[in-house]
This record gives sequence, C-alpha cells and structure tokens, in this order.
Amino acid sequence: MQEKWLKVWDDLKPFSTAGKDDKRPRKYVLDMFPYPSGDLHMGHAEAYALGDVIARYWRLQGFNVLHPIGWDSFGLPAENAAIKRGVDPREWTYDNIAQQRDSMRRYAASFDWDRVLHTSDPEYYKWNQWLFLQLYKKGLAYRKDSWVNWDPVDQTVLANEQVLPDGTSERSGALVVKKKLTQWYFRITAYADRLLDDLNQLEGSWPSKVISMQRNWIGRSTGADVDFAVEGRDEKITVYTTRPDTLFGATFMVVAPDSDLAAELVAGADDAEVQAAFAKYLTRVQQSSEIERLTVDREKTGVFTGRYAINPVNGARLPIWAADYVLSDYGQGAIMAVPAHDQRDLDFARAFDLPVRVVIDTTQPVTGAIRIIPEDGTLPELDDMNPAITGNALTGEGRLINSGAFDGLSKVNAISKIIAWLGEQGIGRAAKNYRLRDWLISRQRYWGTPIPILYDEDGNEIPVPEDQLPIELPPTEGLDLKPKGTSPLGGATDWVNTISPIDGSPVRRDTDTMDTFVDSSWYFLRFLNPHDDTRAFDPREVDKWAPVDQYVGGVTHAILHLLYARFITKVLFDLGFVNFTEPFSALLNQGMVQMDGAAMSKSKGNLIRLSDQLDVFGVDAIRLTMAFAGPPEDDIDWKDVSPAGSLKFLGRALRVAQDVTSAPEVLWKNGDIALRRQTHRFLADAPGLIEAFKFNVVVARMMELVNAIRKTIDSGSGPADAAVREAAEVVAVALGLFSPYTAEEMWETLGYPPSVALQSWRKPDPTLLVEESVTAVIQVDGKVRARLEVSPKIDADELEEKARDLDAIKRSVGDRQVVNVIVRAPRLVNIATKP
Ligand code: ANZ
Repeated sequence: MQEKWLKVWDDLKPFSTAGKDDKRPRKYVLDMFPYPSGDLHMGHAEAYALGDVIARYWRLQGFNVLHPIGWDSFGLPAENAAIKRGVDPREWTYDNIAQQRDSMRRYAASFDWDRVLHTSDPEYYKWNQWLFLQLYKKGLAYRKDSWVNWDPVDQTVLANEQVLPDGTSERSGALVVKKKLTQWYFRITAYADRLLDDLNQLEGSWPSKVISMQRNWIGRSTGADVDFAVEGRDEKITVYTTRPDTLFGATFMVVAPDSDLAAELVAGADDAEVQAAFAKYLTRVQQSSEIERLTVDREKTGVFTGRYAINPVNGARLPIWAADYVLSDYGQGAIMAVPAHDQRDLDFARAFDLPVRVVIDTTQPVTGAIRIIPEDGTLPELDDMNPAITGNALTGEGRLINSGAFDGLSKVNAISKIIAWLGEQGIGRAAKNYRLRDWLISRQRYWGTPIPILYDEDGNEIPVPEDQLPIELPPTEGLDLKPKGTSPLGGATDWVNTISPIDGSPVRRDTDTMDTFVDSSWYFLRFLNPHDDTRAFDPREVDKWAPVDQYVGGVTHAILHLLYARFITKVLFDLGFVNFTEPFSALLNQGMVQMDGAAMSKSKGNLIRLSDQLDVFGVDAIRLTMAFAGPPEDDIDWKDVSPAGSLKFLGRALRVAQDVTSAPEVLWKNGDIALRRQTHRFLADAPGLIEAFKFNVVVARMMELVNAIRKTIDSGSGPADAAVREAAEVVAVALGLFSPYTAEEMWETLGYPPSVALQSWRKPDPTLLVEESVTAVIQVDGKVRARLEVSPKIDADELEEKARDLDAIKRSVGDRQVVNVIVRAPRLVNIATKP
C-alpha cells in the first residue's frame, strides 16, 4: 500500500506550491529543519507528524500552504565522524541526508520536495557569506580578542549555552576552560532592546515559557555606573550597580580577577606577596566555568589586590579585592560590595572578615509614615536581623538609614535621587546592562561556511567582493581535520594564500568557519527561492510568503536559534531587505519522546528505534499515536501510548468504508439523524481544536465517530444509510491529517479518485448543529412562573440552577424562604416557599 500511494503523491504533487497564478490565500508552515545525524529518530517522527497536521489542515481549509524541508548540514558531528572513519565529511553528510530524505518521504510528510536545500551546498552558503558581508558593512560583524569557552577535547570554541551547569561541554563532556582568542562576533547586543521589546508582539502566539526564556537570556537590568577614586591611581574605577540606594553601605570593592583592571591594580600594588597570591588565584579561576562562578551558594574565594578605593558619599576607605564571583565581561567588571544587602557580598565579607553596614531598614514599610529613628540610632528589631550575625542579607524593601541626607527615602525614590546627586557631582550616571553578549561566530573547524575576509601582510581586513562569492571550502585531501586549536583550513596552503582583489598583492584568507547557527538564522527565507544564484532571496516571494505563519520545533531551540533568527530578521529589516521584524508569527514547541520518564539514549539502553516501530505498526499508526498522545507541548512517554491501539483503530476506520461500498444499494432516505448530528458536530468543532493544537481531542472525536458509524451499520439502519456514507467520508478527510495512507485507502474505497489531501474541509449544516431541546416548566408554589428551553439530557442540578437563576423566578420568590425544591429533569421544577 505504501509504494502505491507514494507513486500517486509523486505524480500528483499535492503539496507543491509551484503554481504561479494560485489565487488561494497563503500560509507558511515551517518545521525546524533536521541535522543529518543518521536516520530519522522518534523525536523527528513526533515533530514532523505534528507539523504535518497543521500544514495539511490549512490545505483542507483552502490555503496555498508552503511547507518546505531542508537540511542543516554543516557542523561538528559530520566532521568528527569523518575523522573517525577517515572519510570526507561530505560523504557522511550527504549519505545521511539521502537516508533521511527517503524516510521522510515514506513518513508521508507533506513537504514541497521541489524546495529542498542543504546548508552545506555552496549555493546555500554563498549567501551566508553575503549575509556576513552585509553585517560587516554595517559594523555588525567585528573581530576582537576575548576569553572564550574552550572545549579541550573537540578543540573548539563553545557558545555559553553549550557549557552545561557543571562546567562541562555539551559536545564532548570535557571540562570547559577559558582561552583568549581573536574571534569574529556579530553585534547582537546592539539589538538587545528591540529583541526584548518585540517579544511583546509574540505574547499569545509563542509559548510563554519561550518568551520568558528569551527575556531572561537577554537579561536587561537598569541601575547606575558610579566612579570611585583609587588611592595612588589617577583613573577612577567605575562600577555598575542596580542598587545605587545602597551606596552608603559599600564596605569594599571587588574586581574580576581575569580583567585587565585587576592585573593593573595588582601590578601597581608593589607587593610581591600580593602579586604571587593573585597569579596563583588567576590560574585557578581560568579553569572554572561562568555558571560555576555565578552560583550563589558556592564557597567564596578571592585575594586582596593591595589597593584601596574611596566611597564618594562618605569618604570611607574600601579595600579592593579580586574574586571570581565578579565577571569581567558584565557591567564594568567591577562592583561596589554591599554585604548588608547582597547575599554574595555578605558571604564574601563573612569569609574574609570584612565590615557589614546596614543602610536599608527593612522593618519599615515603604509607604505610610516614616518611623522616627531614636536619638541613639538603635533599632532593636533590626539588631536581631544583623546580617553579619545571621548570615542573611537584607534584600527586601525598606527605607534608607545611615545614609546622610537620603535617610527615610524608599528604595525607588532613593535610586532616582542618588543617581541625580551622582550626576551633579559628575561621578555617576544612570546605566543599563544586558546579560546578552555579542554572538561569537568563529569556529576553528573545517565543515562550515568560510568567513569571507582576507588579510594583507599587515593583518588589515579586506572583505571579499560579493561577486567573488562563494568562497568554496577546499577539498579535504591532504588536510588534517583533527582538532588542534587552529582551523584545519590553515593547512590548505593553496587555498589560504591568494591575491588581493584590490591590488593583486599577496593576502591570506581567514581560516575559521561560521557557527552553524548563522546558517539557520535565515534559512526560512531561502526556501522561497532555494536555487536562485543571483540573490539570497527574492523580495517578491518574501512579500508573498514571509514571515512564517506557524513554526514548529523542539523547545531545545527556545533560546539561541530563535534569538539569532530574530536578530538577523531585524538586521535585514534595517537594511531594507524585508518588511517585517519578527520571523515567526506563531510557534509550537512539541515535547520529547521519552521512555519511562527519562530521555532515551543508547547508553541508558532505553532507545526506541523508529525503524523498528515503523516495521511493526506502520507509518500511519505511529503518526496517529504521536498526535493522540496528549497536548503536543507535553513529553510523550512511549510506555504510556499504544501504537497497537492506533493500528486497530485504523483497521476499524477502513472497514467502515468497505462496509459502505459493499452494501447492496444506497437507500436515499433521510439517514440516521443522530449520526448526522455527530458528524456535523465534528465538522464544526475540529477546526477550532486543531487551531488550538488539541490534536489528541480531534483524534478522540474521530474515534467516537467511527464507533458511532459502526453502531449504525451493525444495529441501526445499516451500511446503506446515507448518513453512514457521509460520516465515513468525513472520517477519511479528517484522517488524512494524521494517517495519510489509510485515509487515501478509505477515500479510494468510497469510490473517489485521489488524493484525499486535495479535498476541502466540509461546512457543517447549521440545522444539524442545533441541539434538540425540550421545554421545562418552572413553578413557584404550584404556579407556573416561567418556561425554559433545555437540552433533553440536562441533569437535575443544572436544571434547578438554571431555573433559580431566572429573573422571573427570583422576583416571584422574593425574600421568602425556599423550603423545598422538586426537580423532574428535563420537564419540571417546583419551588416551595414559606413567608
Ligand atoms: C551593589 C549592590 C547592592 C548590588 C545590593 C546588588 C544588591 P543584575 O541584576 O544581574 O544586572 N554586579 C555588577 N557587575 C557585576 C559583575 N561583573 N559580576 C558580578 N556581579 C556584578 O545585577 C547587577 C548587580 O550585580 C549589581 O548591583 C552588582 O551588585 C552586581 F544590595 O551593586 B550590585
């Protein structure tokens, strides 16, 4: 049956969007494209089953649906596999693509096969290079020296989110270290405010969890930069604080040990012991990850730099420490420590015996009258809460104390007053900071997009002219792909050494390749004209199709991929290439397929192989199981679902169609009205349910409908009833969303030419949607006071509630006491009262 229908679909191309004069309204439904890591697995099976329901649904609703597929085919696994087996990464990649493509076709995903793209094809990555040059021209692509996360096993740079909370690499499991390298960055921080503010537009159409993950990742914080004079140094140290209201409580300062500032302060301390201790500490710090460093309950470590700063508000002398809980690349890389009101500062102060000074009275309400502080300055309630003794910082709201002219102010007022005062003194200003860092795109690996930059003999950057793109990867012959800290492309001497497009002088190519997240940041636009070699995308096609109406994919991409695609879209908008600022109007995240509540993996031995499942149950049953398992966002535990049950249902559905056509003759009588009502109720409800992604409910309703058909066939008016045929046709069309092979079989059995996918969703007959009703009589003390139209199935409680809710009844009962209510659902309610 599979081969037969695959051939039909290949011939009919029901999912192609090629038609130029297609007048139908359009929808762009996009599934996140796969990485070609071996054959399809259960995760793919879930994602592509669910995305396909949506694409097929909009087609039935009369839309011209663009539902493309391609492969995110650059990246490390191909390169590592190639090293292991001594083959070209191309071979591994394109073999896997061929296999996945074949499996995807058999899985009956309704893709437009004419638009397939692979990011590792020069015809694709040429446009990555073009994109890079557009960012470069705008100053949004730049090189800098910086500390990067370094995976010592894979010998490559890692993005922050590829470093797991325990400080190991998501890729290799090795302990990640910090290393200083010159790298290319995309200036995503220039878009931080817009990336944050535009999330408001997505509220309601993106999962709220993803929106809040994006917000946290960008992490906007507001506060002030404050300058502190340093003894024996001309320049001041600037710190960033979100709590300028606690300025009087600063008792020491901390600088990031891996900052230039720390090195300079220590060098100037002129104390060999201090310098030795610092050097030792710095080495230790460079071996820990950022996440480790920020953990609140981690033991505090640090060294004194031998230097002092002066608190500008009260002249207090503040020792300057270097400690790893302060990061070099956030804010100013230096902080004023306020141990009384910041837990990390308090832990540090207690560990190193530094003073604690309370400046916020958290026992005082922030609204209402201010309590008068006694002459002797004692605050008994506060004394019990002394952070130096309890170990708990006072982080709550309150009013300022021990803060000179600012005493008595609440936090909000104090922040604005102190910022204003700092401004008048010329030693501080309001400031904003983001957790978001610029996007590091350089990778020291072979299997990626070469960066289109040349260097002259003095190391000056020369962008490759656009008409010389693509810079194709050199062949792997003679190259050592093994990781060694510099890109393998460096070994391709003939490729690296070339001539300047400006004056023909000798130049060298950049040997790094781009992060593959660059490839996926704009691929949704390339699907619109995947083989156009004159431009990245055609503005007319963009106008027609983009942005994506519905994006479907795993929550694993909730942060980076989506953030990068949003960023690049905004850049393209600013450059005038697109006229929208958000790439994905709606997002559906499917859950994961698990086993026994745990993620499946080879090492746990709980791996369910998709191919085995398909061999036993077939494509249709597996797809139906995925849709029926529960809300799409929830994880599916394979132990809790029943592909065997799905298979049985498919058999039942098909037999219904067979019974209809094997019936001797169609009796064109009115039909089983109850079955017709159920069919039309289904037609009316299913669209709303699908648009709310309640696929499991639709499947359940379809199963009920098949049961009802079976009942009419076996013990009702029989298979020749027109209501039976009508219901069977509706089931066939609906089943096409989930189980395309069985649906086609049913459709053919019912006597129609293919394909069921080309049908339209039928309009329900409104007269069949009105529920039958009966008139209930409502009496008060035996007199009829009202009548009510109710469902014949209404129960006593509901009927009584409805009756007592009627104005006429309320009026008639008045303020008399109800002593007894007799209900005979659905026809009568009698309320007895007593004055
Ligand atoms: C004094 C203070 C008092 C602070 C207080 C907090 C509470 P967010 O919200 O994340 O922006 N900080 C500043 N730069 C830092 C760095 N490079 N590494 C580690 N910590 C840094 O947090 C800003 C607060 O984190 C700043 O406000 C600073 O501590 C600290 F009761 O300054 B605060």
